[in-house]
Amino acid sequence: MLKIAIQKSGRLYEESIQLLKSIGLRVDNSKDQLKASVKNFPAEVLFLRNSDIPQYLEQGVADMAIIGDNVVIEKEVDIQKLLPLGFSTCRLSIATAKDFNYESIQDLDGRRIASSYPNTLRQYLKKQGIKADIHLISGSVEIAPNIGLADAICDLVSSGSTLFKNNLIEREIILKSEASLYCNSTSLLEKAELIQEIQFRMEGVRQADKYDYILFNVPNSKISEVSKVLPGLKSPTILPLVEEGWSSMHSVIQKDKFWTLISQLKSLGAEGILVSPVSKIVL
Ligand code: PRT
Repeated sequence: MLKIAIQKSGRLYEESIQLLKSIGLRVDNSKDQLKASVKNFPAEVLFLRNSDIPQYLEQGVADMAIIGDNVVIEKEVDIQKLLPLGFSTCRLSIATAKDFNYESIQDLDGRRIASSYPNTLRQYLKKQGIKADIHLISGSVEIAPNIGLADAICDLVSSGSTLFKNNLIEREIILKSEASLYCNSTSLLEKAELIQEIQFRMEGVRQADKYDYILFNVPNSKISEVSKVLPGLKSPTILPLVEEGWSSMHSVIQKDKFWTLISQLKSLGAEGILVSPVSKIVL
């Protein structure tokens, strides 16, 4: 039985449970549950506090977990990252009040910095050769400079609107983070097959997020030119149309290249372009 930990409630919950469902796990979850069985896979899902998961994973209470890289680094635990998952992206940054005369990190030497990430901050300051007083706060870190509690803060930033609302400016990014799949090394040995299966399925879903499926009609005379701009995973599929001299081409395209590619295809004579999302890809 594989024990997979995810956040009980909070920013990571929705996407974590969605991901487990999209890799085919039928999680029997309902509100306020601490544990849920999986009907079609030898696993159970543990719903825990995000900040507690790294220790639980290290101690073997859970075998695998979906957690933010930031908490793993802060808790200084010995666990292994298997796969970045691309959601809950954020950065851990140092910010000061707008009117703080800041030119470089040296300006924080001897100053006080409020943070919920003392270990990560301490490591960063040490590398920079800065001695600062780290003031540990567990929440609402952003108000610290405004109430005279600290000269700067070190906190997570995603859109930047919290900093903006509190008249703060981001000065240094000390860490970039996203939700990732982790496991502990004992489980990786003892439950290798199950862990690899979960990782393999998640890779399939992650790959699919990057691609769209495309099909369109094209004159036969343009097939070789079109094939050059449309490589697909190997090469495009070509099927003849009933109408003489025309074919249907099918392929997958990278989402971030979509608009450039569509203009190229149109200029090469492609017609009736259909694009649809891909739910899984196994390369
Ligand atoms: O209680 P529990 O331990 O389960 O939860 P938690 O307090 O650790 O979790 P939660 O749900 O707030 O955050 C979970 C994880 O989401 C974090 O550990 C990060 O990996 C990730 N994440 C991504 C964020 C943010 N973005 C984020 N913006 N976590 C917190 N914030 C906060 C930040 O602290 C600040 O207060 O949002 C504010 C800034 O947001 P912007 O958009 O205004 O910049």
